[in-house]
Amino acid sequence: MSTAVELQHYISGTWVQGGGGILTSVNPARPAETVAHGLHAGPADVERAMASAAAAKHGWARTPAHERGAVLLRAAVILEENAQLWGLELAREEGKTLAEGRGEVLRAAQIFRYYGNDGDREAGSVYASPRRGEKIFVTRKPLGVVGVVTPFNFPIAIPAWKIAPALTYGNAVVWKPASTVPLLAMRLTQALEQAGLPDGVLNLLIGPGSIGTALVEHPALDGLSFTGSTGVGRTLAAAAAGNGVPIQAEMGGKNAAIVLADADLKLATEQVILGAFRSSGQKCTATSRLIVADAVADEFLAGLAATARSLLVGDPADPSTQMGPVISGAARESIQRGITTALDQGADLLIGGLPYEDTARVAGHFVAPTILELKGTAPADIWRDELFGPVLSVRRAASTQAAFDLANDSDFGLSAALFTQDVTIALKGMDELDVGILHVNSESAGADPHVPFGGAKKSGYGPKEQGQSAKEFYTHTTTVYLQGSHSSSLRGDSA
Ligand code: UN1
Repeated sequence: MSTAVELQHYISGTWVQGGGGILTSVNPARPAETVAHGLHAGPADVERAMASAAAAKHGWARTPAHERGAVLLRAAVILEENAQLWGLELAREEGKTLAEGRGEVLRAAQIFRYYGNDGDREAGSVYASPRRGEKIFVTRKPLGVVGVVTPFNFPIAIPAWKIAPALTYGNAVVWKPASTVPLLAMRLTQALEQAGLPDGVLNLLIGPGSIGTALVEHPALDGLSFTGSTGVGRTLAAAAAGNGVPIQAEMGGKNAAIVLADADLKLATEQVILGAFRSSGQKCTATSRLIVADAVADEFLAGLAATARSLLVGDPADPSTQMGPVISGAARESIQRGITTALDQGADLLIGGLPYEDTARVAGHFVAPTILELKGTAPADIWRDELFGPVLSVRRAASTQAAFDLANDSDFGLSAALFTQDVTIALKGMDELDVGILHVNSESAGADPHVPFGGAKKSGYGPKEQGQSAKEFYTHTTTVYLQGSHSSSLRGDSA
């Protein structure tokens, strides 16, 4: 098997050893196998990275947008050329399937292409002035040095969709990825290095959560973009407020799929399976709740359970694998505990639930695809709390309105999937469902780079990501009241 890669950080255009303790990333399907190993970043590295970004920010901000974009477009080509190899490494380090790993590297390339072309789009706006001889412009400028803190579950796509807009809009970046996926962070950084990104414009620090805390509290920081757990997001948001810098935080989800009686049940089955079990349910947009109309519930749940039971769960190194492990032993234990609590609270187990017993899967961090039905209306932790694993809880609904109410029965509001063939109901769902992203007749996960991404309610904090929304976060505006000379004849004429 492939040997472990030496873990390194990227500061001021140079790859360096960290000044912190030992960090090892392992293959979650075979935890005895090391993927990357080395020393994590320490406080002195944070200082150096911030100083390097601060020194680089003016030069990068003054670089023409098309020139900045050209670097991203070259990085996109490098990502595409390496999609197979880095996709394999991604699957090995994160645990998603080979197809998903390769697809994610290509998705990062697609994101780089979108932002790489941003120089061709509008860069501000013009307003009429109430005064003669004047126009009002709203121009945009980069924030300066932005921190980027990313989760394990999309080791290259989420970093791409934060770093690409940060760079294209002229910011310098200090990036702290999840410490479970350092190799893919090094790969994305290498792509930008090879593409010719000037030294200091992107700095990579691999390490524990304390690095993120040091970033958000740093006096030279001008903004922070975060994706991860609700707890960490809220702590960082409070610290960002304390430091007086804007934050964009994408946090939890407890996303519902709603299958109504008129739905195409075959399509709904396929899509709910993808939403709940792809990436082992480790997406903030994963389907973790299912609401199914009474009239079709027995038929739908029987088909869904049979399909889930047939999923091939195993090592992502095997191309036939349809679902891999979860990220760590701690994640597996916490998901299993959530399942046990649900059963204690009266849920019916439709499939899964129990730990695997075969040698290969006992050794890895595997959780079986699990579907639990909640009968009656008693509250249940599993309906409320995000487990971030392959666990779907189900409730039945007597009417479309009851289904919408159940879907909205959550503090979170990231995404939802509505399955119906009735356009009137779909239109009603658009109004009623309190979510940032609504999929009608497709799974709850998935996001295109050119449209806003983010949640309603407590799923997100600050401006949304992706598309033109990213500009709202990564730039600030200057409103310019522009007049010519006061002695000009035009002005004289109007006096
Ligand atoms: C997707 O739905 O494909 O952390 C992406 C997450 C989200 C990204 C979801 N921010 O899972």
